Amino acid sequence: MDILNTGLSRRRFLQASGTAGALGAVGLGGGALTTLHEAEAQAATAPSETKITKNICHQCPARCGIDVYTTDGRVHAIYGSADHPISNGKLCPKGPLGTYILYDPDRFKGPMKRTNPNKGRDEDPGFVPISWEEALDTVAERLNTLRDKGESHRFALCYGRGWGASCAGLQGTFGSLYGSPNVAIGHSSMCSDGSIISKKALDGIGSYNAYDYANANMLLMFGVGFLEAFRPYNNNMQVWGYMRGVKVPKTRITAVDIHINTTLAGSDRALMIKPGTDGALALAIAHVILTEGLWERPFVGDFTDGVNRFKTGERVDPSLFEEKWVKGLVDWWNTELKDRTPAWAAEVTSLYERDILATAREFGTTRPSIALFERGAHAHSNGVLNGMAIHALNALVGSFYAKGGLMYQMGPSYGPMPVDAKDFTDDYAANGPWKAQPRIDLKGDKDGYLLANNMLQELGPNSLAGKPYKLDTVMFYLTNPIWTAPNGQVWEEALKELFVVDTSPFPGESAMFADLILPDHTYLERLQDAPTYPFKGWPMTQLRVPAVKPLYDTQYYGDTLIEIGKRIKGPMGEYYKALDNTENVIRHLAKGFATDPGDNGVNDFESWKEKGVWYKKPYIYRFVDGEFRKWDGADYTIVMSEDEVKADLFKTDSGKFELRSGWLESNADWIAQKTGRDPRKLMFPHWEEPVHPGGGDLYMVTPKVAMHAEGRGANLPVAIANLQPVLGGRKTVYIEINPATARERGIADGTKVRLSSDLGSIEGYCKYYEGCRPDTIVFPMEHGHWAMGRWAKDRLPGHCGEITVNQSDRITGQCSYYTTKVSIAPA
Ligand SMILES: Nc1nc2c(c(=O)[nH]1)N[C@H]1C(S)=C(S)[C@@H](COP(=O)(O)OP(=O)(O)OC[C@H]3O[C@@H](n4cnc5c(=O)[nH]c(N)nc54)[C@H](O)[C@@H]3O)O[C@H]1N2
Ligand SMILES: Nc1nc2c(c(=O)[nH]1)N[C@H]1C(S)=C(S)[C@@H](COP(=O)(O)OP(=O)(O)OC[C@H]3O[C@@H](n4cnc5c(=O)[nH]c(N)nc54)[C@H](O)[C@@H]3O)O[C@H]1N2
Ligand code: SF4
Ligand SMILES: [Mo]
Repeated sequence: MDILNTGLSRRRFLQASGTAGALGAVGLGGGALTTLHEAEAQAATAPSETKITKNICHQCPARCGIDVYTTDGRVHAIYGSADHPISNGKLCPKGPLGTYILYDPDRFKGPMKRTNPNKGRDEDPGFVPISWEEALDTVAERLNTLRDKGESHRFALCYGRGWGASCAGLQGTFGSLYGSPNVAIGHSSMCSDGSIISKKALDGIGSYNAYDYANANMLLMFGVGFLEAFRPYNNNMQVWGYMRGVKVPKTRITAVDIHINTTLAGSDRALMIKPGTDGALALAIAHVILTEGLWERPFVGDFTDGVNRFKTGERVDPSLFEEKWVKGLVDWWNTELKDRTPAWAAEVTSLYERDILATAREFGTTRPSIALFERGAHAHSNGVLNGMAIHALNALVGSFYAKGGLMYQMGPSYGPMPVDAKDFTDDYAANGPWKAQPRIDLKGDKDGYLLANNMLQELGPNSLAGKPYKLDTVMFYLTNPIWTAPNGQVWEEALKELFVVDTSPFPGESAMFADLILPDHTYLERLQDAPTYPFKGWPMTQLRVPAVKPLYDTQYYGDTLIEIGKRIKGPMGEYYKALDNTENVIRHLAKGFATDPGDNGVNDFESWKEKGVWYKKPYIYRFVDGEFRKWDGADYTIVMSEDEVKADLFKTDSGKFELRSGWLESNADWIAQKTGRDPRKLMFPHWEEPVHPGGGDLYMVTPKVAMHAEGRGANLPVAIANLQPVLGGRKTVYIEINPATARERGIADGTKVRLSSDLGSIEGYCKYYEGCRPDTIVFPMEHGHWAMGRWAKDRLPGHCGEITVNQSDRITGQCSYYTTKVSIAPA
């Protein structure tokens, strides 16, 4: 396969050499030598000039602010911005590696089309360079034709890491003006919707939380890679140092996981739980908090006479309890909690009863305390129930919007878009036949996933099966489902039938199945906005400022979308002509800062570019003394009415934190039918055994590790080299296994093994590790690419996705990545 070099035509190389980024291009091949010598000669005579541009790291969702150092047109250093609230001058070990991404010799060099009609791992796509004009016209023509035939729903746009209003933010409008329910489908169900939607069931918000760690005195973490992955990773390490090294009293930490990772190793208490059973632990903690009278009365309320009637196994009369900001506490107790004792949970979770009791008492008596959970707890068939049980603990101890508690992230003060899309809606967009079509992933559909946000993992399988229909054209932005979806082999078959457009700058697995490549600029080359992921709650948004002119004939994805839009017939085309380009969009967003300048003085586009970040402290809501209050400019004094709390803080029907979820209850028939759950219980956090498909006898867990950059780091030799001593490297995958488990199966330390599930088998090398549960094996998902660049590819077999069953939580749609059972044997 020689696709890696085809993109670099002599014309393009000369174009690239003519840019300020010329020196970036010179490492690419023998033909560049003359230019290199010329450049060196120039560098020797001309005085060097170093400029620093502001940007945001691209390797994970922490969104650390970076200072990019460019000297004589070549980026040579990336440091954490000192004046950025997340990085504070620091980066995680992946942050400085952006130069390798910019100068990756295997990048796509410009738009290309496929010439080989056959698709497969061993098929050379035969990509040949084309002009942007031809590339964009090709997409627009397909889209116009589908629309003319009334089949616009057969166009899907899928995305992974969307950054802001100037990229993923443009997609929803594109879908509504064009007329497809499948524009756009995010990867959130393959990521962490289990977190977002379990929270929504109780508090009505539906987002990740922001946390006030620095003021918390205890953290209780369930399946959270706090020192490996949890967002924002770099800042977590900083705040960990503060919580554990500086703060008095030290913040106590209990971490629940299935192996000893860095987080557990650094905690006060490490609980190695049986996979999928975190909900049982949380229910038992709630049981103890209630029976021992440890709940936070100003938030939860109390028995009218102050006498605690929560006694194990005994029902309570709801009329005796006066609830404050929660709804359904006594119903929850009577239906579920009264029997969920630590002794019961010990059986289910395999933890010691005394540890469960000690954890519950510590959590229930320490204020402020926070219960956090992420993918470890919710990436299971019972994930929504686990997540709800854990999230509810925060209500019992009164941590919502409290100092040292958790809250929700505020958005930035962006100005409006240059024009209003509503003015450009034609009759087809408003009433066309597409309106009657379900989404291809059956999100929002009674036959599929009625309550989920996205179901990207179903798109490939559904299109292949023609249920609900077959797609015609699919476009990808920052997602590579052939490699990252569970059982991605099915996607390979699905994409064989479709016209595939990929915007990746890199030759990932899905790109190898593309018919058209419309490569994005890499992050150091593009102007892009990026509001923060939930951090400390106060609003913050950042800007990527190009450090160099694009090295190649690439185009920012947001502009690619706008350019396609301009070519769609009718008013939609006019809308995109009016938007013009992403810089225009970003300049309009920045106009919002004029009336609401950031704390660092950013009040327009130019100052945003210079500082890289706009933010505004403090967080405006605070729970104090039983009331929700707002910031008055100096203190939290403005008491919020119940209606205001309902509008802003608990967006449930009751305006309360609903331990009895009204949202789930209003969908009770559907839930009971699809999950078999007891209609009397399904609205409460409750215990349900997880379903473990795969057919093996060991749980397989594939966590994020510190050097892992989602599915985007494989062609970064430095990152993979850092994984090498313990986690594998090029052509090696180390699988953590408990020595007793290995010996039983005749597997010696360091030897080759075969892992199998119902879907097939892969190979790797076993590494004895006492810190891994005997019933579980662990290995990172970073390995096992068959594409993604010269260095990354040919690492099969060893990709866990190939033996991970595509099973999802019916409510949240969360893909159960940590739930497949596999068997292991010497290879
Ligand atoms: N370094 C790094 N950081 C990242 C990313 C990255 O690629 N690299 N990606 C980002 C993305 S996209 C996401 S979604 C977040 C994810 O952030 P997290 O959800 O925090 O990370 P994961 O590694 O998916 O899972 C966390 C932990 O769950 C454990 N676990 C598995 N099963 C169970 C279980 O049944 N119970 C319990 N208690 N634990 C279990 C795993 O061993 C792992 O340590 O990270 C983000 N941050
Ligand atoms: N087995 C297993 N699988 C998992 C997980 C797991 O724990 N275990 N974790 C899951 C999680 S949490 C997530 S979030 C998903 C992530 O999975 P995806 O949604 O697939 O996201 P990435 O892997 O980050 O996206 C990679 C794609 O983006 C392209 N790309 C890289 N840089 C750029 C750029 O600047 N512009 C554009 N346009 N494209 C770019 C890459 O070339 C590649 O094609 O994976 C999931 N998959
Ligand atoms: S934590 Fe994430 S965003 Fe920050 S430097 Fe590391 S990889 Fe980049
Ligand atoms: Mo994710």
